[in-house]
Amino acid sequence: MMNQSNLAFKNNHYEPEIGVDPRDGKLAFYYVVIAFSAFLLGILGGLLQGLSRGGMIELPSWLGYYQILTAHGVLLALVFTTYIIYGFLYAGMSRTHGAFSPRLRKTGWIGFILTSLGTGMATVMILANEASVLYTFYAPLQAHYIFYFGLVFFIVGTWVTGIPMLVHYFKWKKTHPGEPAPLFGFMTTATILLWIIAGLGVAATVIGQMIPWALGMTDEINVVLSRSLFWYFGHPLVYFWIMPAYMVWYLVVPKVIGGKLFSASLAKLAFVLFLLFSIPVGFHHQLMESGISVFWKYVQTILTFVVVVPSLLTAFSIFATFEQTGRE
Ligand SMILES: [Cu+2]
Repeated sequence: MMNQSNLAFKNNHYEPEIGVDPRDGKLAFYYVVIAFSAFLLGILGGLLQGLSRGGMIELPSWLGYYQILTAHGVLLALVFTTYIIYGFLYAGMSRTHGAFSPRLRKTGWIGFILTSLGTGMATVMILANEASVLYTFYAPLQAHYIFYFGLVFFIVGTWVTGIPMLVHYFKWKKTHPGEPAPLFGFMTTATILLWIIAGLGVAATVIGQMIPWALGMTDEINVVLSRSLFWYFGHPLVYFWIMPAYMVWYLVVPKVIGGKLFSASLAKLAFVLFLLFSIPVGFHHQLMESGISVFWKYVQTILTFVVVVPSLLTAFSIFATFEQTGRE
């Protein structure tokens, strides 16, 4: 292990190759299994939706168009992506930072179970046509309260599994003073932090607004606020998808082509910028919404474009890696 991390240091790979501990691999495996189960159901929903929209089939009376559209959106945009990303991050953390401690692994499993419980609750409600509110669950469309509780469990569960990954990274840094930490851990930390911050928006609207409203404790709901809180989550959601894809470009592609990453510092900078720029831009999804001032719509739309900076840094890094490897 010592040799490997020395080698990693010399080559500026920052990626010790320890291998995935089978006990960690098991949790990652279950994440991937649920990811692809959701994927199968979700694409089936998409197929039916396309065929019925195109007038090629007629949906049976017990199956609603917006019901399958909701299943398609929730299962693909939220469930598939989150599970596959968590499987990837969890396995990658074990591979580059060594096995998780039994305590952290147990916490990881608790989070997985909570997330899956939430996924099950939301999916059953969608399939029962009690939550045909699309993946944005826009008020005044209302779903069964079990759907909203499912969303809360889903989000909180991902936080619970996210924490052991963060702790694992910082523990590694503490036990390896003076050594550069594996880049995978740095990038995982940025991705999980982004996800936790984004999830606060969903938690706030679901717990503070949707659940009391669905339970009949309040008659009114602040529609603009609920939509803004959703997009406070919904925009960074796409960064949460793209960051693991960039991790593959930064960390896997150099290995595949037998080269080394052009610059680890540049890669780190890109991830810090993604984290910072992800927060205040959700209003660009609400440009047609009354109740939000033109000024804020303008500011957030401009801020949205700033995301080209870490993206161009990434494009530069990857091409520089290709060029450098080609020359060697
Ligand atoms: Cu957006």
